[in-house]
Amino acid sequence: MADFDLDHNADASQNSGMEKIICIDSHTGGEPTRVVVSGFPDMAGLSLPAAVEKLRDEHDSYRKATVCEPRGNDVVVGALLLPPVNAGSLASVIFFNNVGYLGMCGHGTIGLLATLQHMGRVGPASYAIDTPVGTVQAHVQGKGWVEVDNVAAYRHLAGVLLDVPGYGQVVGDVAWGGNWFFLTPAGALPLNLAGVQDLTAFSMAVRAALRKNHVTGSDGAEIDHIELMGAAQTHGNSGRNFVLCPGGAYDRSPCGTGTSAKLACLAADGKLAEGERWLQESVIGSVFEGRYRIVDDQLIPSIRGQAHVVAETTLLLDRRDPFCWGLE
Ligand code: PYC
Repeated sequence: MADFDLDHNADASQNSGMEKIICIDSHTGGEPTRVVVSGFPDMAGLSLPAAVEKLRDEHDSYRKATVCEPRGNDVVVGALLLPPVNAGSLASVIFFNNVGYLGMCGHGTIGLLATLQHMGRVGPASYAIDTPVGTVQAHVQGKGWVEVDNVAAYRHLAGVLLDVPGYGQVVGDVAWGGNWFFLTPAGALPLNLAGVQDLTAFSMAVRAALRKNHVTGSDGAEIDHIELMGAAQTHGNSGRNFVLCPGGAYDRSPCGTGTSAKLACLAADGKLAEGERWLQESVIGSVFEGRYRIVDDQLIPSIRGQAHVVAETTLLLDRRDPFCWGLE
């Protein structure tokens, strides 16, 4: 029987004409981040909000090709690595997922810095990273551990009462942690993997009720993340959550922006003092360490977690492939 030809260049003629996107994949507390190192259209000279608009309006197919099936899946968060826009920053990043673009992403920033360390571009030190919603500070601590001083977080609305069809009355808070969150107790729903289907269905119903009742962020934006809260399941931790992401997947990590929103609510309720540690478990049991500082009357959350680099990936885009630009 003839051997299979394992020479990657053997069919080079077929590969010519393909576009390539160079990525490095990691996970932070189980939640994947796909850092795009090269291969996206040029965004030079644009502010980050303008770059997001250009990506969305003119090049959205690159988002789908990178994170949607068949190359990705609903859980993957993409992180487009760009040059800095602000003097003194190391880099910029635009986060995206299966349905669109994110403001900030905590697990993704930890994954980005672990990736930059893997690439030999950073060592243990502090770096400013520009995002579309502001500049964050990332403190690289080694072995994939990174602490991120996020953009300012705040509670926008407290004790919002919602009628959720099939579930009755639900009370929760609206808070900003770099994305918009509605935070409410998980109640009797178990915060574990066996409960994911029920937690997802409940969170989807809550999100639909927020939409129907025109409850938005302070800027009128949709509240696209739902965070269900409960007691910690590991002794010594502070709480456990389930976070529904905009595209219907749940966050395997404790969600950096969601933990930031939680810290803002705890502070507003007088339940967590400045500098006090909050250990946030995810629904799969991974943990972020959170704390906050007040700077110029603003609450600045810090989120610490560990990322692991898992793959160096070259995505191939063949325009003759009917599913070249992904399935949404
Ligand atoms: O860690 O901030 C986060 C995040 C947002 C969406 C998924 N993860």
